[in-house]
Amino acid sequence: MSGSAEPLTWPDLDGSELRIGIVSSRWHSGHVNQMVGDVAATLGELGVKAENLVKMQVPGSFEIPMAARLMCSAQKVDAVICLGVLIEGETDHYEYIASSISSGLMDLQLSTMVPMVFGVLTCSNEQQVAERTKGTKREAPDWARTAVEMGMLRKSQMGGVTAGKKSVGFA
Ligand code: DLZ
Repeated sequence: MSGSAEPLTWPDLDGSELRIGIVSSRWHSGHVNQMVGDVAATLGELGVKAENLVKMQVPGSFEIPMAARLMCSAQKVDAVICLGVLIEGETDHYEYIASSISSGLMDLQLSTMVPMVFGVLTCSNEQQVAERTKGTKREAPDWARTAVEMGMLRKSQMGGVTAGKKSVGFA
């Protein structure tokens, strides 16, 4: 992700043993579909198998936490990437929706111990959305990396009942 002086660095990421959920909304579907495609492509590069990618779609961003909860309950995923676009000004509910998704996903990941990746863009206009989905500030690849890193961390700590607590090499 750009925007900071130092680029974010990543440890060795191996998604080959992970099952990852993607929840996306249909509002601003052109932008959201672009993010879904980018996330899926990066997950593939990190070794996540196509059969271990579970997708769910909901009408709007407000519905994302609920679908993410269902994903955790029904799909045994190691992480969930939540994708949506909220454009300020298009809705008086913008602030409410943005903050309820953010706190909903935080509550969800702490209560289920399934990592949630916050890929809901909150933007002032279409141009900002385009910069963050297609331009230099494109964020989707880092969301995929975050899901794999957090999924690996979860698996290393919670993996089988008899599994020891293993280092994932970057703690
Ligand atoms: C209603 C609404 C509006 C006005 N704007 C957006 C938006 O910019 N992005 C988005 O993802 N969803 C929007 N929604 C729909 C709400 O998220 C939700 O689907 C409805 O309020 C029904 O619960």
